[in-house]
Amino acid sequence: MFTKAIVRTPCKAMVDGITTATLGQPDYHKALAQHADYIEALIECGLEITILPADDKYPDSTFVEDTALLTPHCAIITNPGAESRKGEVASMIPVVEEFYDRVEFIDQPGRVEAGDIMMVGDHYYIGLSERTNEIGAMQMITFLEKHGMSGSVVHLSDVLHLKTGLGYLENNNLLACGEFLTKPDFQPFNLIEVDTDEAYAANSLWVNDRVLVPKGFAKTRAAIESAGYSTREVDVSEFEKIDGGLSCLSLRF
Ligand code: CIR
Repeated sequence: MFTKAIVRTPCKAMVDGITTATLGQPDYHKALAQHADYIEALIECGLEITILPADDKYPDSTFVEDTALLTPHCAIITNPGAESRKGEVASMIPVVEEFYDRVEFIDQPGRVEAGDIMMVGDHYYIGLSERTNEIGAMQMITFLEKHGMSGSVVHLSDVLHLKTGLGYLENNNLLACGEFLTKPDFQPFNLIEVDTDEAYAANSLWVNDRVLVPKGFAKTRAAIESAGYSTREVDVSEFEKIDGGLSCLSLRF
């Protein structure tokens, strides 16, 4: 169970966030309202929220998930692969140090964005992507093992981050889309298939036995409910326009 989350208010510069989507520019005011509702949803799931101020130096800084991996045993500050995002970690370090005594750091030439990391109990799947390289993944696995956990790598071909196409819902239930449906690593799970026309909803988010689902993906929401979960829709359309999903918007621990 999680008790806390860290989020960062989107900044005005988010309209220039990195994107591969063709959905147009985000509407900043709408994004602020959606972010407030996202926080409300996390509170409904029982979390105490630390809200960091907007930081206009970094357009993508609202996607705090990429800057750290917060485990039950230690925190690991990442080194984001996107050049424009590397500076985001500096202001995250003191925040994480408020909650953790044991803090490790991914170092150059290692690169990791934690959107590429999926926690399944004490094991962490690490996607090798354009943002996370093998050296970074190996550093991550070394830190995980040092603190009594484990990690393994997964090669990605089609998606930005590992959790762009996967969402672990606990109890061995794994939402999966596209390339992940056939990967041997994930066959032991009870796979809940996300149709390609609802691919964005693969990044639904388990928080203390509720699942937050992006608004507008009825088939995936129904599949999650059929697996026994109660769901809460959250409209994150403005973040989708810059490739961000539900998990990216918070660090949960
Ligand atoms: C980026 O490309 O870095 C941002 N526009 C989106 C980051 C999404 N983060 C995530 O999937 N964990």
